[in-house]
Amino acid sequence: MEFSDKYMSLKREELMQKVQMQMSERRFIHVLGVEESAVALAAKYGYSQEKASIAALTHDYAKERPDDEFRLIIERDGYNPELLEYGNAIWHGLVGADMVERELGITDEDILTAIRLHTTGAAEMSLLDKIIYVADYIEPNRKFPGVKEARELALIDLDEAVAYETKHTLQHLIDQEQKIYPKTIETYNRWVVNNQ
Ligand code: DGI
Ligand code: FE
Ligand code: FE
Repeated sequence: MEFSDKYMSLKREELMQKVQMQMSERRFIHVLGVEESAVALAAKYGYSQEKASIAALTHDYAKERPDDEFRLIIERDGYNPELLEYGNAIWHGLVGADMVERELGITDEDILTAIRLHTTGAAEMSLLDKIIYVADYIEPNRKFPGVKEARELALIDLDEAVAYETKHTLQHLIDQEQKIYPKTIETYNRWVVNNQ
């Protein structure tokens, strides 16, 4: 897909190169898988494939940045200090979106919000937020028990796919006795419990 200049000044090839430079080959392959799934979901559910593509390509842009860089930005830019109690899993999307904006010049708030929410989801999610959240989970390189069901649900009902992913992610985090970020619980309460 060729990119217009509506959402950024970079050409698609330039964006891909900048993203690739930030991460391992394995993670870049994941990113390309998320893009493929996100564009397919955008086509299916009637959303801009270009915006879905840009959000997918940049969603894990900051995933391999050192913790200290995140801590510095969290302290400098007025984030809630409780955020420091979490780690890269929560920071790379929420704070990573700032790096995407600053370093790649992407200022579209729909895209930046989808990046911010891609790990935890939220009680309120736009169509693009859901597309990126679900595409990240079902992309072709993902291999875990339940991924087939998630892929099938995503083709039938995107909200059901959000619910499925949220429930299984939370179950996994609890099994591992990981700290749950409050937004993850809000997502669960809205999309799993209250999904009608
Ligand atoms: O970046 P990816 O690996 O492609 O996927 P992701 O951004 O969806 O998830 C990154 C990790 O974050 C994944 O192992 C699950 C974890 N995670 C999601 N919600 C929470 C969480 N980790 C903690 N500690 N707390 C959460 O609420
Ligand atoms: Fe991620
Ligand atoms: Fe990802």
